[in-house]
Amino acid sequence: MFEYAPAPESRDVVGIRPSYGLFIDGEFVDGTGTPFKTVNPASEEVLAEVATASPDDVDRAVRAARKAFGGWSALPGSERAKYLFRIARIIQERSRELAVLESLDNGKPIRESRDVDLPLVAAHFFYYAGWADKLGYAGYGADPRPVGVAGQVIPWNFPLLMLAWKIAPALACGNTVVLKPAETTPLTALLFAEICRQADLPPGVVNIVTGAGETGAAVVNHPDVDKVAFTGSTEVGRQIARSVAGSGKKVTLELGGKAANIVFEDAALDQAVEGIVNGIFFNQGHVCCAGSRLLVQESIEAELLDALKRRLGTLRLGDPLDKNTDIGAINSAAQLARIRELSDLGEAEGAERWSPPCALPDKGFWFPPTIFTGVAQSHRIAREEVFGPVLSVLTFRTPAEAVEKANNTPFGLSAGVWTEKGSRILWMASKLRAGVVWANTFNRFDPTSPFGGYKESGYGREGGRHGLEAYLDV
Ligand code: TXE
Repeated sequence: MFEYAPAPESRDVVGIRPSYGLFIDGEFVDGTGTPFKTVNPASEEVLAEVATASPDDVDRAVRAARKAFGGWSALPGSERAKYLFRIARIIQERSRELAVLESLDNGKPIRESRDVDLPLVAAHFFYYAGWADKLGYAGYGADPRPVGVAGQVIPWNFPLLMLAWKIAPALACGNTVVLKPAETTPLTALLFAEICRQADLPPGVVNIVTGAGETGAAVVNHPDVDKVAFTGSTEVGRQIARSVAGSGKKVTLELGGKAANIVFEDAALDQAVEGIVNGIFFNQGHVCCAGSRLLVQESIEAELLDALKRRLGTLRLGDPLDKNTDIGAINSAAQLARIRELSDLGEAEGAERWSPPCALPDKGFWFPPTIFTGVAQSHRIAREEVFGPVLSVLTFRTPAEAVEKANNTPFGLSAGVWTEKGSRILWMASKLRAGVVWANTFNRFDPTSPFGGYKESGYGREGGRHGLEAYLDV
């Protein structure tokens, strides 16, 4: 662990300004709330001061979006597509800058922001650009109408990708947008605002308002917002559902998860080990669909755990801008505290904790890759979302027991199945109560594929043709 490579990606490719305003009606403007600081979680260095949008600022943004809605929704789909294609191409051209900024503000390894986040961000804009002039073929009637002004609140784990999931379909369908990024990762959304200007997107079509939960609440509760899209904690999702109930707003919620990654004794073990590592240690486990519960068939538990521990010993944790880094920084002090609390609790409840030997950097927010064995279904680490690099291991004997344990959670976002038997994959997929089931892979995303949860993981789908539905009145 912790071999720092000598040539990290240079942060000089991004020109971070000392302070940032809000993006309203095509202009960067001051906010009237108290500004906040965004820090690099790998060093605790302040990156920039960022404006807080007060309810009045949010109102200005919503009015700008409303004003822009008439013209934007009246454009032929083929014209809206041109803007989205242009944005997608600029994202590709500026992807190095965006990836470095994402890693600085979020703490994720540059290898992930460069090779996973940014290509997917561009792919979502390309994909939904393709739908803009084909909405009549989407299966929602000959001439489905946009909903209006979309209020979108996103989290910090995939700042740009969550923005793309929200903004690309909204714009393709002819809606205008007020988006609030998370308070610990506002910078790439503001760089995206600059890209909207570069693409000559008409003013007011996209507005970015920064700030904390109060700003988010002002967006979703604004009376002239027609559609609310939220990704974040189940707790805030519940608050939002309550506060907009009866308002007539269309709502999609993408909330937490506690996915089971299920490995049968006939699985290709090396491949499964990679899938388990990718499932829970990708993006430091800050992934709503992370494979945070490993369900392993009892007969191969010892063998699989040995192989997994050996593999964890080869992971490099450290500087997110180092191209060899596998595990970056935890996004915030608050998230680190939550991961520590739940992990300590796991031990107190009797599970056995294991991490490869490693020394954590002095500055910044870090947590080593961690495995808990001897976990009971009643343990909080088996039930609650840790949202960190922490894996709980449980065992099963029969496929039916695997299904029962996998479904024994209030969440239902994703699951993984590892087996060489095709019929078993299909049987498991039909029994697992999860919006996504991966087979012999994990954490694979594609703009053509709908994503979303059952139960407390929320409702509505983002991505694919189904992702259009949230942004259309049919
Ligand atoms: O989430 P919040 P936090 C889970 C994960 C994590 C926990 C807490 O388990 O440990 O949530 O993370 C905005 N009205 N997920 O505290 O508070 C907030 O400003 C409107 C899973 O960061 O839900 C931010 O922009 N908006 C998840 C966004 O909501 C409000 C991703 C998410 O923050 C608001 C993130 C309010 N009342 C955390 N309060 C996933 N599904 O991927 C806050 N916000």
